[in-house]
Amino acid sequence: MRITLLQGDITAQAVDAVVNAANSSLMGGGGVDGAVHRRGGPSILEECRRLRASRYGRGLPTGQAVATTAGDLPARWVIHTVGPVFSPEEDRSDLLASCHRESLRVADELGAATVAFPAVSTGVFGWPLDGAARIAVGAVRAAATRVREVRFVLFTPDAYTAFEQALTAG
Ligand code: AR6
Repeated sequence: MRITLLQGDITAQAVDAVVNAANSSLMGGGGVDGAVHRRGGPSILEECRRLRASRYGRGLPTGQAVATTAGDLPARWVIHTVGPVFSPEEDRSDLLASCHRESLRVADELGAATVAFPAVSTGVFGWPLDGAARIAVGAVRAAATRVREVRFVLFTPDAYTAFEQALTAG
């Protein structure tokens, strides 16, 4: 598998699957989630509502992932995952790694060969970029998956640098 980095907007990526940094409600929010629903259109939210009504009445648990179609985005699917909120008292690294593993497992189920990830948990959820980048890159590298390209799409120069360092460190 190839890991690539790009500074830009994840909603502009023409890949098989785009990972959304969602929350348990699956009902949208700010950051990546806001951009995905804004640019993807209402069909994504409709599918999310159906998922809540059928499989996730209590919400999608942190560390898990579920797919919908991608509406008007230039991708085929959106894989919604819920990152952990950063805590200075509690180590939640396993949950952040799980987001990446589970998203790739769902990608395999879909038959997605190219998957774009944002820097999950590093915005509203407050995770420091360097740590999040190490966990994300480590989890993707360790994953047994048929995905051929994982593209980390970083919004800011700082996020890009953090992922570049994590990639060259290991
Ligand atoms: N493309 C790529 N990266 C982006 C984009 C974009 N269009 N927009 C923001 N980022 P966040 P989280 C970066 O907050 O921390 C939402 O309200 C951003 O700079 O989107 O997992 C959800 O509904 C940051 O580095 O996700 C949840 O409630 C990274 O993406 C909560 O936020 C992640 O920031 C999830 O918080």
